[in-house]
This record gives sequence, structure tokens and C-alpha cells, in this order.
Amino acid sequence: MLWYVVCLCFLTLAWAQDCQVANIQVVQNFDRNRYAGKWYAVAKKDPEGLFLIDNIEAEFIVAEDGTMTANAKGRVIILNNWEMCAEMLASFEETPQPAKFRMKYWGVAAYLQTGNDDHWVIDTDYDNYAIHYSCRLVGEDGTCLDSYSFIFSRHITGLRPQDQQAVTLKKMELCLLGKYRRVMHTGFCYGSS
Ligand code: DAO
Repeated sequence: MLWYVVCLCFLTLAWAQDCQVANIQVVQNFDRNRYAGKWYAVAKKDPEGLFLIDNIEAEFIVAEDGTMTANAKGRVIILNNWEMCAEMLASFEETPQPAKFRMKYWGVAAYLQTGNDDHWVIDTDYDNYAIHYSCRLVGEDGTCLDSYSFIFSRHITGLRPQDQQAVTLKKMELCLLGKYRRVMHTGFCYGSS
């Protein structure tokens, strides 16, 4: 029995690790109401043309009609050398899969980045950690050529030791193991709304 379970695990991982965007698994039975609230980014895999650097946090809000929006902030450097706390807003469009959204985002100030990206929730226990993923460009071979991903924690201090293993496994499944950097929280954005 144990042998069967181990084989099944390896087969699942091998399949999940073919790095095909179309095969990426997202959280099952996603519950946006439990996902709502404040998350701190504790690690990030950057896309081409990095925007949010550190002190990144996002608050997801679910309205009575079920629509989801977010307020986010983080330290950015714009116009080559201008360091500031970017305040961002996002709205989420549903897709047939509950954990896969299209996210439109824009800055409170007009000179900040705007965009329209996938926002996939790969895994979460809702109370401690969440793994977000977005592929901006899928190559001809079906793998992602430009992605970003946030590891979110409910705790500004980081992930709990007991959540590290689940998160590492998902980083492997995303073919992004070793590509994340730690996101610091130094208080740079304190005081902004
Ligand atoms: O930081 O390099 C980057 C890309 C991220 C752009 C999206 C930021 C705005 C909205 C974040 C909402 C929650 C993930």
C-alpha cells in the first residue's frame, strides 16, 4: 500500500512538473470569502520588468454580490531612481474555474503600472499561506516564458515552518523552485492608506 502511494505521488509530481501552463493545478473548491482579507507577500518570483520590490501586501475584498477587488501596496522604483510606495487597485473577472481569475490592475497615481494578468490561486489553507501564480506569456511549447508569483502569508513575519513543505512542493509543480526571492517588510509603506 505504501509503495502504491509513493508511486502515485511520484507520478503526480512528474505529470505536474511537465511545466505546461495548461496542466498547472489550482486550489480545488476555491472559497473567495475565506481568501478575503490581508495577505503579506513573503516571497516573489519576478516577471520581466520587475515592478513591486518589497513591503508588498494585498487586501482582497469580496462584495455582497460576490465580486472580488483588491487594494495592494509595495515599494517601487520608477523613472529610474524615484523610490515610492505604490498604491494599487485591482478588479477580478471570473473564469469557469473558481480559482482562476483575470486581474485588471492600475495605480492610484496615473504614472504607476497598469495591466491585465491571470491571477491563479495555486494553493491556500486560507488562514496562513496562499500561492499566487500568473503567466504573462505562454511559449509555443506550452511552457511559460514570463511569469510572476507571490507567496502570501497572513503573518508579516513569514511562513510557519509547518507550511514550508506544501509551499516548496507547489514551487516545484510550477517549475519555479529556486526562482523566488524573499520579500522584506521594513515598514516602508506604513502610513500610506
Ligand atoms: O510586481 O512585477 C510585479 C508585477 C505585479 C503587478 C501586479 C500588481 C498589482 C496588484 C496586486 C494585487 C494582488 C496580487
